[in-house]
Amino acid sequence: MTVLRVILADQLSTRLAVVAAADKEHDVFLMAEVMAEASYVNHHVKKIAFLFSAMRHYAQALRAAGYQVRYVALEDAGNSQSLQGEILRAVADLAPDRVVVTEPGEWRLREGFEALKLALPVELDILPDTRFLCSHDAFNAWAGDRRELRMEYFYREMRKRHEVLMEPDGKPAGGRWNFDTENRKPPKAGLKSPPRLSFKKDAITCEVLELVRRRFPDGYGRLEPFHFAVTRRQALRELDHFIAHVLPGFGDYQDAMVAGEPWLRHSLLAAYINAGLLYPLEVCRRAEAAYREGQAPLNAAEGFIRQILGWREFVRGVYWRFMPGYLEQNALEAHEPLPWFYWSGETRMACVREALAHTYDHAYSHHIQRLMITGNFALLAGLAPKAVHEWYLAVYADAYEWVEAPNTLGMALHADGGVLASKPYAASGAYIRKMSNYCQGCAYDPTVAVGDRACPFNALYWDFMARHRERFSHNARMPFVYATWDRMGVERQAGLRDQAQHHLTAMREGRL
Ligand code: FAD
Ligand code: DLZ
Ligand code: SF4
Repeated sequence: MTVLRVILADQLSTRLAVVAAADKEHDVFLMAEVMAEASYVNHHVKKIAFLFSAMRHYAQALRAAGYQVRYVALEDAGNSQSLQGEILRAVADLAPDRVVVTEPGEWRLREGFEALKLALPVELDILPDTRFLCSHDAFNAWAGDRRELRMEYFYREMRKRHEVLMEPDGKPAGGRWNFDTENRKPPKAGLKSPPRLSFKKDAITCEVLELVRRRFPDGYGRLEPFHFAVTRRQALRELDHFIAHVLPGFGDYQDAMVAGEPWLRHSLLAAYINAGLLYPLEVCRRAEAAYREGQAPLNAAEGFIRQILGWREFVRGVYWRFMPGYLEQNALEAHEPLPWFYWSGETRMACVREALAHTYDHAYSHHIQRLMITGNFALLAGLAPKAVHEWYLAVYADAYEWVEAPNTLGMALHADGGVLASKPYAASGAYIRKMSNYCQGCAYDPTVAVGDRACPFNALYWDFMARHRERFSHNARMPFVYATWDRMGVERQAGLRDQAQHHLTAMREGRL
């Protein structure tokens, strides 16, 4: 019996059943670089290069281990340029008895595979993606008929279920579930990232970079220097480096932002975990071990583990529970087109310019830049959720819809009406001034709300709150906002709302 075993670009894990159950003699793996996937959004060229290089290295490792691999490169003759087309072609050529694929991380592809079942002469099995620590069934059982889904409670369940940072008596390590009050420090003077690894390009990566340069000449982003890990071995070195040199400061400076410092204390591991080069549980266990061995404080280890065991699994659960409707949501009725500066990086707002420069150069910006700079601006300016979602899906090396969409539509834009987060992450210039040093190099002044030098985040913040008063004034977490607004008086309020319109006009005319 021959089985055709399909491996997608973000499924480069040997522990998946599609791989683990393979028969070296009879089965064939199928991996395909296809234009349909490389161009359905305007992917960053580094993201395409990372995935193609990682795929080619993975295929090489499978062959070296004695497996048969049908690897279709982007420019191979006959490439149909779609995953479904390549499965059909491989079935026609190899006549397998069965096709198996691990469930993809995007609804559109799962639908595509469901439709393909009807066109195939043999059975196609879609297997669960066991890299995740919470299955669809387990998430739905937890969610049940709860009116509100809150990550914190989900996370506690996950800690217990997977016995991470738990004491033998069933209590959380350190006696608390959450050490956030000890995190979120503003950056201290001179805060820098510890030195980071940079992986040498081998012949495979050089060939891929040449391919991407040739086939995506107008693609978004800077292709080189290219420093990504492209094998599991390299990704494990990145993990080792993070645990030893970066994790100890993770909690303290989780929310800090510093000009010219894209990495700070962040792990840079999302691209590797999401592509299958690292396993989420092994990453959590390493962080826990660092704490237990006294190499990292508990606030750092717990804060980091919460992102993976908590947020990462939670957003995936939300995505599959609410798709396909989730992408269409626009609870705040935001319709403003995405301003061009998201692509060009040309804006006078230093904070936005900085986040966009990191994005363009590295296919990366850290969570607070994504949430509180580019996301916050999109929220306050009323940018259309779908356009913002397509931008986030394109520009980061770690972006796939299952994780990007809930973060963008739910966490950043509140477009899901509060499914993912109970209150919008809206902030004025005061927050950015406190948590970064960006304002020092800005054409605007974060302490000014009206006038030529007024920081756009200020008036846009108040305009946003005033626009959505009916929705948010009942939110138990926001009463002080409207009390402050009411104290301002009618004249000040009108001045702020006019100023917000002035910023929006400048944005539309490319002058912001
Ligand atoms: P670290 O800051 O070191 O965090 C550690 C790990 O925790 C990450 O590697 C990641 O696996 C996980 N993690 C942290 N926060 C989240 C979160 N909110 N949701 C899911 N996992 C999380 N993450 C993606 O992996 N892909 C995306 O496409 C993506 N899009 C985002 C879009 C927006 C608007 C926002 C606000 C966040 C998005 N995130 C996304 C979440 C988070 O910003 C990134 O995971 C993180 O910045 C990746 O960098 P890192 O590996 O250095 O993370
Ligand atoms: C993102 C991406 C890109 C750029 N190219 C490919 C590809 O050529 N072949 C492939 O199998 N997958 C690719 N992907 C990932 C998919 O678009 C999709 O995001 C994930 O498989 C979802 O799990
Ligand atoms: Fe951003 Fe406003 Fe500070 Fe400029 S002044 S960097 S726009 S927060």
